[in-house]
Amino acid sequence: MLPKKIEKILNEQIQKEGYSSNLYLAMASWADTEGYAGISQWLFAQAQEELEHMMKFVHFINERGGHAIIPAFEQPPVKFDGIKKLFNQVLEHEQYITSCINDIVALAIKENDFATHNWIQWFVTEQIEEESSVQTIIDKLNLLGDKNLYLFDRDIMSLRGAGK
Ligand code: OFO
Repeated sequence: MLPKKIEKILNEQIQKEGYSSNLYLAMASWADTEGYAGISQWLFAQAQEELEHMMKFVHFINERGGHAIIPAFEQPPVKFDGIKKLFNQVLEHEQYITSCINDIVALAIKENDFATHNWIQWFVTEQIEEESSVQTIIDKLNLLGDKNLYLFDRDIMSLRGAGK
């Protein structure tokens, strides 16, 4: 049986993972309209992963005897202020998600919910990988300065999983 406080925090995470998916989808769509086909493809793939994260929470809550609630999602931004700022925004967002995952770990320990504690470890590892792969992209962008985005855009998909 899922403790009520855990059910609540996991439901809140459904909202956050779903918003992450929509945020990256909005970024992907913007990058697409700006002609960055590769960056857009990277972001679309990221949006899909976040959707899968959201689904993991939905299934886990219900499997444990809780009720996963599908919320409304706030509209993400429509425009972004250049590629470098966009990836910094991705990193900041992932750091925020890491702090939310850590809050779930802490609450699971406090509530003696070892099943949730065990299950959430996948996300603990995932967050290390996500932050690291976005940081790799930012490092490459810093090396490039403002030049050569054409080549970066062409090669970004080869960085998927880099830093993992
Ligand atoms: Fe980007 O990570 Fe979900 O959890």
